[in-house]
Amino acid sequence: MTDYNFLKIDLAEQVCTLTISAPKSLNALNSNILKELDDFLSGMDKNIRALIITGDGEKSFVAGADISEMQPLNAEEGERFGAAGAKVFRKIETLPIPVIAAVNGFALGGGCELALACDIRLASSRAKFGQPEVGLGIIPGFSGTYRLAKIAGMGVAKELIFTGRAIKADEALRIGLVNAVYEPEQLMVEAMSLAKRIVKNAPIAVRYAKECINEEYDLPADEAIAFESRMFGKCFDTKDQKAGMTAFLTKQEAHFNNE
Ligand code: CO8
Repeated sequence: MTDYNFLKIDLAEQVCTLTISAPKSLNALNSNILKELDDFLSGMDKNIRALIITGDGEKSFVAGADISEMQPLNAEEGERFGAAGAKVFRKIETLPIPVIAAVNGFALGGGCELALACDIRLASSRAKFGQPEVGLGIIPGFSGTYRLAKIAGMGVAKELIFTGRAIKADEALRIGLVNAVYEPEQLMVEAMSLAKRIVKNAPIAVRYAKECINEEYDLPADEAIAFESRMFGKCFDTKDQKAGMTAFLTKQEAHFNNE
């Protein structure tokens, strides 16, 4: 497995845990980390069925994009930096496997945007979310204006982005930003348990389901429904569909081979 300077990778039972590790800056994302993330996502082992993303240490998930790297940028360089992060986050969003953010602490700015690009967000009771960019003279630049509105609704997104107010895990749960909140020591246990539950299912079906939910969201109703019908039909081209339904009918446990 490739060695990274800022990423720790653990693989267990087809679940990969990716820990972003730059403790001196509370795991803030600089261009080296973004490059490593891009490389990792592009070359991911095909046997991995679910990915958990978390931050190193007890204090922070990701405390944003690296402010010291951004401070001297001009407009063109700023756009390039924002686009580089947005491209990596879009890769996460469209990865053919589910991605769970295990938010263990600060998820601010680019850190909140990273969590938003994941499919499911679990938080520790210590987590704090926010988009403080306007206090720094910028706006969210890793697709936060797009995804926060999509996930939490436009009114909530506008309030949080215009004020830069950070919210605690209980409020994040209330506004639908996270699926669940756990005590800090339980967070990774619960993230792993959720991932294992997912990987027991037919991998192609899970992949198609993710693709449907992502693609259909922005489509008109008739196109969305037609898209789902096509993907539903494609499931019947897989051996796993026969395996799953035969197992049910013969009262056995299903085993899927990703075929
Ligand atoms: N960038 C660089 N360094 C950081 C960052 C960051 N985002 N966050 C923390 N650090 C560093 C601190 O500078 C400090 O370094 P040092 O020890 O050398 O002084 C170290 O991490 C520890 O931080 P603190 O001493 O500040 O720790 P506290 O516990 O007092 O505070 C906070 C923790 C509240 C998280 C605080 O560090 C903070 O407010 N950090 C900045 C959070 C922030 O504003 N994030 C948003 C950044 S902007 C962004 O993410 C935009 C994304 C889109 C980019 C588009 C590009 C164009």
